[in-house]
Amino acid sequence: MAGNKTFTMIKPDAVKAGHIGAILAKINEAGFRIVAMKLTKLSTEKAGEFYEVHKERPFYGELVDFMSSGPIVAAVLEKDNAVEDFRTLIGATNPAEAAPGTIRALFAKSIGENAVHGADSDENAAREASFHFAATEMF
Ligand code: DAT
Ligand code: MG
Repeated sequence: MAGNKTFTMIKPDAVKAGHIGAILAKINEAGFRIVAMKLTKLSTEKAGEFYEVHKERPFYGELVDFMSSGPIVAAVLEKDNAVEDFRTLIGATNPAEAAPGTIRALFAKSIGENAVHGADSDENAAREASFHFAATEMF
């Protein structure tokens, strides 16, 4: 059975553009409960570690630089079928291909600066949540 938690980040482009409130409203309207949240900034080391699975991909350096370029909002969200439903809510990686009304269609600038992260499996959601939050910070 699919788990009920996912992990997200509002990325530096969307924070810089002032979209935190609008994106959180979308998340709440879609039925997700926020169980942990913080405004923070990743060091290049931390960003590199977070995106380690993409280490061999050609865009890795660019991704790490971008994700450590400014503040982000990290959050853990709860809902039935959280991982899959959140991926649907954010839309395709490339905003040009994201379905109308999705967070990336509305707020993303490009495939690299695409407004939000969403975990892609229950296992990664748990890993990513504990990467950013202590157990005592999740409610
Ligand atoms: P997603 O964030 O939809 O899970 P992913 O895991 O394949 O996508 O890639 C992680 C991030 O890396 C993605 O959100 C933006 C960046 N990225 C992916 N493909 C890219 C590309 N072709 N050029 C530049 N950045 C890319
Ligand atoms: Mg991914």
